[in-house]
Amino acid sequence: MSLTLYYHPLSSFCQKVLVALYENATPFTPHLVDFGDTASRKAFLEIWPVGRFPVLHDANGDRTIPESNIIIEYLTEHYPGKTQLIPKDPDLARQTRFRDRFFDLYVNVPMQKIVTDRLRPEGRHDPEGVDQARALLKAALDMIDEEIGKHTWAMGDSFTMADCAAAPALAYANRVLPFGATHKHAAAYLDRLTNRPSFARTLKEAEPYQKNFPQ
Ligand SMILES: N[C@@H](CCC(=O)N[C@@H](CS)C(=O)NCC(=O)O)C(=O)O
Repeated sequence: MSLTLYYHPLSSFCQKVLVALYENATPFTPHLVDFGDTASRKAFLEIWPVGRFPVLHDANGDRTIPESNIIIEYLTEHYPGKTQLIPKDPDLARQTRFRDRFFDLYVNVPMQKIVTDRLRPEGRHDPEGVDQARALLKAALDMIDEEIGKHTWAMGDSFTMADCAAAPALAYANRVLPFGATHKHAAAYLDRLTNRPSFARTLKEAEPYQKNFPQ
């Protein structure tokens, strides 16, 4: 098996890549990185000094690939499967990349800001930053709700990289800013994502770690 994924089951960006791998039953070796463990953290920083996961390593060519969307690009190119995560048509591919960016930057990142603020010590919180994150997340949810009512998946009938990005981002967003009562179409989309076997498996594998999620 040539692929190794450096990851943590609870991390939203890692879950995005797990969904992509499970969609196509791509064989890989999972390597759990524990930031709370000095040796694990140090070993990971040697691979990727930025210190953010997921990172994929392909022994075939000795390539190290960081960034969730770049990893999915790489998998699509080198390890394709039944789910075409990035459409072959250039216009559809661009729209897929745009929607992937949208879910990453305007749902996942503000969600992360709200969650990580809870981990800060007393006196070191950033209430203004959290307010801005909540406003951005709300604006993004309004846009998603408007759009997703017309389709099954982010790009229409086909499940793509944009849905890999959407699944963990919306699932965690729903925990920090519950939107079931206010954004019905987005909530129905999250239901469809949660029932997709690739994401259902990802969520199941994260369960033992959920006790570490800051409330
Ligand atoms: N742009 C990156 C974001 C990765 C990211 O933010 N990962 C988080 C976990 S979800 C992380 O590694 N956080 C650890 C830290 O900031 O110390 C991607 O798409 O992969």
